[in-house]
Amino acid sequence: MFVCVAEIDRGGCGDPGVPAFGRRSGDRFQHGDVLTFFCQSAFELVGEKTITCQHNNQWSGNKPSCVFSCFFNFTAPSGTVLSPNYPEEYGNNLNCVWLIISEPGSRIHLFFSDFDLEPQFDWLVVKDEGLSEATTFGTFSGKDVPSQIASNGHIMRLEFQSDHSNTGKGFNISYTTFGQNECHDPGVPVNGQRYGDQFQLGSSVAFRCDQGFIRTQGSDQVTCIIQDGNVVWSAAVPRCEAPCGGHLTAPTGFVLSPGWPSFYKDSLNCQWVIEAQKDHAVKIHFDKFQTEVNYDTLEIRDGPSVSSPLIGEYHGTQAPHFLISTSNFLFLLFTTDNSRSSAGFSIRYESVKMESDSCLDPGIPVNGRRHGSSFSIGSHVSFTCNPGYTLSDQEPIVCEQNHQWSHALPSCDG
Ligand SMILES: [Ca+2]
Ligand SMILES: [Ca+2]
Repeated sequence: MFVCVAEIDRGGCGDPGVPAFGRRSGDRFQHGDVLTFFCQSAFELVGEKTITCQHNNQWSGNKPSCVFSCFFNFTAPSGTVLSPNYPEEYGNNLNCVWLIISEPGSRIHLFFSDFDLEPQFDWLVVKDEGLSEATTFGTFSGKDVPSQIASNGHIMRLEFQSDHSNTGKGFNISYTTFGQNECHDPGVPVNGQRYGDQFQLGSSVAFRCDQGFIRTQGSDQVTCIIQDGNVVWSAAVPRCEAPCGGHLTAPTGFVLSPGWPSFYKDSLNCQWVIEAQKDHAVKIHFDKFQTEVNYDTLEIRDGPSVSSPLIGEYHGTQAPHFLISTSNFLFLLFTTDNSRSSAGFSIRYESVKMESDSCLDPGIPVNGRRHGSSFSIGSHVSFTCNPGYTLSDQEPIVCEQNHQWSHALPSCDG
């Protein structure tokens, strides 16, 4: 939050902020200044709409909040339906009704991104109301996130009821509208890409997971078809996830902790083998590494299996910048215990050509210089730092018989 020091000196009230799901008019906070607050469509303002900076350096009221309305008719072509107070717990004794009204002849698609209601006693009913005969898609309760729903008619009714005790986080539902001879917007998979933006009957769109992720559900390509009289996608949109283990043979790629970019899971035992071409080595770069100290470890071995020579066992944030195998294989084993997770790792790998009589370019420290340009076996290379920086290790590095430098590249620390 930005607070102007000069204004405080002159006796202002300070910036009170802007409510979530709202906006503010007025950006001066001195005596006599007035701020007015507004909420986004479908949200109700709770508290003072207008506050004034008084002579005692206090606002005349607190910043209001914007709470999702219990009754609203949505007419925009896309939007979001939240349980009141989401993502905080909803209240007791609610009886909410929302209507989504699209153009006659169009349809509505619901996507549930979060769902948590007290099982049995609190529930959400979704109905198709744009037809001559209203139908109910389902009554949802508990913690299972409902799968997506597409209407046949142009009006959907959502009813939410909570009883007198016990609540939950509630729900977050997004909707889009689409035509009769069209499929709903399939969205873009998390950790993936979509190719194609035509959703009419007969159109196809393709999906691809980002590097390091694999498809665990759905299909690489879906087509908008007629099935049992309904216009639907031929298959589900893929889910792209970082796999637990694999045999990787691409010249470059990523090894990600399962769950990436979220925290990794408990009780993992994941094995990866990275295989380069013959006469090549595997080089890996630790772009990010953070695990639970002592309990969640990444073991790296110089070869194709769990019995190959150990290079290192890494946990916490202690990982080298990069590692190179002596053969064309590198073995990685990630094990986690049954509690406490962390950010995990993103490791980039590449296949690098090994010279028969030299080591790979060791690099140059940031804010430093390298002395010596021969990387052949037996060569020494030393480093110095720019003025104001200190070298972490004065010892020169030596290219050893196994094509590896005797130790890691030092750093220049400020
Ligand atoms: Ca309840
Ligand atoms: Ca753990």
